[in-house]
Amino acid sequence: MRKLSLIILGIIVLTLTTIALAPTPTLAAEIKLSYANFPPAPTFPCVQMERWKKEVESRTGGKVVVNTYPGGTLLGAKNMMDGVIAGQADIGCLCMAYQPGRFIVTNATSLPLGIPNARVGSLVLWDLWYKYQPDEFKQVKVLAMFTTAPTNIMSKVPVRNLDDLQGLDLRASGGAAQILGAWGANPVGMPMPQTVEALQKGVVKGLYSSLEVMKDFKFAETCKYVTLTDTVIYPFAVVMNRDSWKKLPKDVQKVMEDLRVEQSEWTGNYMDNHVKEAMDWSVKTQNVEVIRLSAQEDAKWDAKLAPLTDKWISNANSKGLPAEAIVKEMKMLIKKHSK
Ligand code: 3IO
Repeated sequence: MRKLSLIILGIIVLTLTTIALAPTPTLAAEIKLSYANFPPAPTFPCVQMERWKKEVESRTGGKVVVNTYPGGTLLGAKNMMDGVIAGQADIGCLCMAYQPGRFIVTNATSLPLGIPNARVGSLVLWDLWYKYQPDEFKQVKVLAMFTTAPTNIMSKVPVRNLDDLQGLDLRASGGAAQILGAWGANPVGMPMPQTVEALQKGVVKGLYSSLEVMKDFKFAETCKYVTLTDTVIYPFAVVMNRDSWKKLPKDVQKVMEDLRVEQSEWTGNYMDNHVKEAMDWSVKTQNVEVIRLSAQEDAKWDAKLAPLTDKWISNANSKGLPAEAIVKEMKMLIKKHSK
């Protein structure tokens, strides 16, 4: 009898231990979110998207699943903002340069005011948006803001001086396109993903953007010249549909709010490092020539840009915006974040 009860006790103990040690079955995600992006997966807007997805999924303990749609499979470059407002995607990543008239305040970051890199650009853009909270973002929840590294000329023909640039067809959008125009080039506007075909067909002779695209879009295979100008950045935003945001539980909202500045700065840092890596690759394996302007030539280029900020100010003033204050704020923020 004693032996039997010991055996029974043993079985009970074993069973309980097995139950206690068994992995708890993973709960099915309660919340599924779609995240749309316009360029292909290996490019920086999508790299930051995957990082955000990973952070949100782990910080919410698997309660949230983010399904990502790179390459314009859910929403494209130009309908990103309206698509998110309409709820075709919960979240979307957009480049403000593709709708310059729509994002006047935040596009002030594309004025030639000397943003030195993507980390500073991203923090300046974030602070500028936060301070002015412009109407154009009122219909969405802003989840991150970041910028590219400063723009440079990538071309099939060498650009060594302003003469080489006259009438040259180069792809650019928004503020960057205005800068090219001021230098006498012929800016051709189109979103980045269409540039691959435009270069192949010879519709453009090059482009004006941040240099990590030399590797990520393999532009180094056709554009054998890079002229360093380090002039302006392209501003981006990650936005969420308002109703999708309101439906989230408070703890999930907190995870996303806490991530906002961190994600913006992370993306700036990633961009700055990736530009270096992409240019090393371009020079070493693709025979790309990097052209540096002399101080004298550089001064000539800079002089052509002087009227652009005044032009932006008078346009923004006419829309009832505190334009001078915005430019002043920008200069202060660039200094503050460059320290
Ligand atoms: C950009 C857009 C998509 C993917 C990679 C990119 N690197 C820089 C940009 C900036 C941009 O939108 C543009 O049009 O130059």
